[in-house]
Amino acid sequence: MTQPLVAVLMGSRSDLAIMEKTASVLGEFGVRHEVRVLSAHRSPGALDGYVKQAASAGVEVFICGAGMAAHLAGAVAARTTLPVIGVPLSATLGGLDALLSTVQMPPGVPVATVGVDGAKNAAYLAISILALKRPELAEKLRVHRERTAAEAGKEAAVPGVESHDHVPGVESHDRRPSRPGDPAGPRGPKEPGSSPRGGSPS
Ligand code: C2R
Repeated sequence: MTQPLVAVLMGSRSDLAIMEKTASVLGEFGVRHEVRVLSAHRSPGALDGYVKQAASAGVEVFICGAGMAAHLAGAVAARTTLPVIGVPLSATLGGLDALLSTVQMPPGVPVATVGVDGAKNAAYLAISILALKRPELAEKLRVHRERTAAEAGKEAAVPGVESHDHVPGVESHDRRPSRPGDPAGPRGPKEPGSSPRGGSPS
């Protein structure tokens, strides 16, 4: 049996709808992985045993998704020196609770944290780590980035809308909102001699 390189863990089966996106990106890149539901809170003994076994079986990166008081990634990081990527999930409070629980690790025990529900990015980051010593994966990532750039380029052109730098009827100058006392506000060109310091305009 081929050993997984990435362990994808989640605190509850209810996290699967988001975390399956991690597995799907890893699958697209042909990265061997295994998916487990394990909780630092609800099954600490099983988590402990799994992390030790996975690390000795060849896992190189852990990805841990959890919502609420999301201590899963931190608990894994406490048990291994392998890289741990945390995915805070938006189970409650829009994911802010999980984000802070995941990202705010004490110095010495980091969790590389992606955005709330950032399950895909967790996979891309894991692939970048694996690609450090696997040129074929680095090449796949490069091709993927090129495709993403090409797609973004296509989306930049909005069909039926002409491209103008200049918007008709709107004078072209700095359109930042002015703040009281801000000499660089959107007032158009300064009058000669109107420098706030009374000096001559350069
Ligand atoms: P249930 O839906 O099972 O009640 O879980 C899970 O990740 C899930 O988002 C609710 C939420 O609890 C989270 N959970 C954790 C941990 N274990 C479960 N944050 C942990 O160990 O960090």
